[in-house]
Amino acid sequence: MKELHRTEPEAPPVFLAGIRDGTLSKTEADALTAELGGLAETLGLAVAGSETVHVRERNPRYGMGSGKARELADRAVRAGAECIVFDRELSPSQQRNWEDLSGISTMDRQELIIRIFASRAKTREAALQAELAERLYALPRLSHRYINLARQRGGSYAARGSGETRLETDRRFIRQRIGILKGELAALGRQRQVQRRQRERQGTPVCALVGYTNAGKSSLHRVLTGSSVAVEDKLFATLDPTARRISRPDSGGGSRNLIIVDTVGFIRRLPHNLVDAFHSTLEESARATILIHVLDASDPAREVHTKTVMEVLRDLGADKIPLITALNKADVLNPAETEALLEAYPGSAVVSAKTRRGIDRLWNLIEKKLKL
Ligand SMILES: Nc1nc2c(ncn2[C@@H]2O[C@H](COP(=O)(O)OP(=O)(O)OP(=O)(O)O)[C@@H](O)[C@H]2O)c(=O)[nH]1
Ligand SMILES: [Mg+2]
Repeated sequence: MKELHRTEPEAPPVFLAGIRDGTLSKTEADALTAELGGLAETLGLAVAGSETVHVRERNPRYGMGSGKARELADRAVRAGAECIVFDRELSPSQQRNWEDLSGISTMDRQELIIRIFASRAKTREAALQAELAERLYALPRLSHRYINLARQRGGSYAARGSGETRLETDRRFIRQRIGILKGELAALGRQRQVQRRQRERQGTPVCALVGYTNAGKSSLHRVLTGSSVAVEDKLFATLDPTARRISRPDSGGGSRNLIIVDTVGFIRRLPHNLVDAFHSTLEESARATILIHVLDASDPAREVHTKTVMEVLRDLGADKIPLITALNKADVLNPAETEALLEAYPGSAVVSAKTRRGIDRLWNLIEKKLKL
């Protein structure tokens, strides 16, 4: 069988299954299905077709009614897809049910995001964190892999018990590896803590740029610090927080030191395995003096993005930190849209990292917040 999960030269065709439940409008649901397509493409998969399914009934077998499930599976197969990618989490048994129903493989949103993190990790810490998330995800799904193997080999694999033994050995190996990864990450986390304490002792305020993936955090970081961190039109371009110390003239004619941190982007339904694994990286924002929430104001799903960002900040215990909203990508908005946004986000800064519009106002807001 073709190994679907690595980025290959010929992209395996996949079918996207977006999910719309009662909480989303059609525009939002479509934007989120498009986001799923962006994630799939980031991983090097080719999108053969997509559908946003309106789910009213939550049948535990498939996570939707069985009639709808049958229809979706048929459509995916007709589109020539080798895999259905779901915009939600599937339990290990749901994954198996879908594979039985469709005869092709499945991937859920969690696995997709975890694999992107793994493929994009550049530093040792990011690589360890991504591997930890992968292992935590794989552990409860191991038996599923073996059942598939047993089927391909005519059932003899599991029936003789050899699969069983192999499964146990692999489980033990993964548990041990998880232990090692956690140990190494804890050591790196302590180093990070030492660096942070040093910064805190020096009393330099820290301003962290947080927000949804692809909102323009790294672009704004470059504009604010004059640095050259990578900016890409890709989801999760940044996996390591980059801190830059800068000096700004202050109103009294002196200067003020400030550390500006670019952080890893958030995404709706960030897999909890990833949140656990990337804890020390994500924690950087929880330690900041002030936060700048960078929002892609031109995205039709911006409300969902804002909601996600606020939820993640709350989970990280960062919701009490003074926050400035930067409505970014203002260069692609018309004046009426800008007006409406300013009403929805009072006190925010309308900016463009591209044209540098609104950057002075953003600096003023930062200064004001730091004086509080
Ligand atoms: N039109 C326009 N595009 C922008 C602006 N700011 C950023 N972009 C584009 O948006 C894309 C994402 O920018 P990044 O700065 O990498 O976004 P990020 O928030 O750091 O993304 P992650 O690191 O993936 O979370 C890039 O293609 C940028 O060129 C802006 O003000 N206007
Ligand atoms: Mg970035």
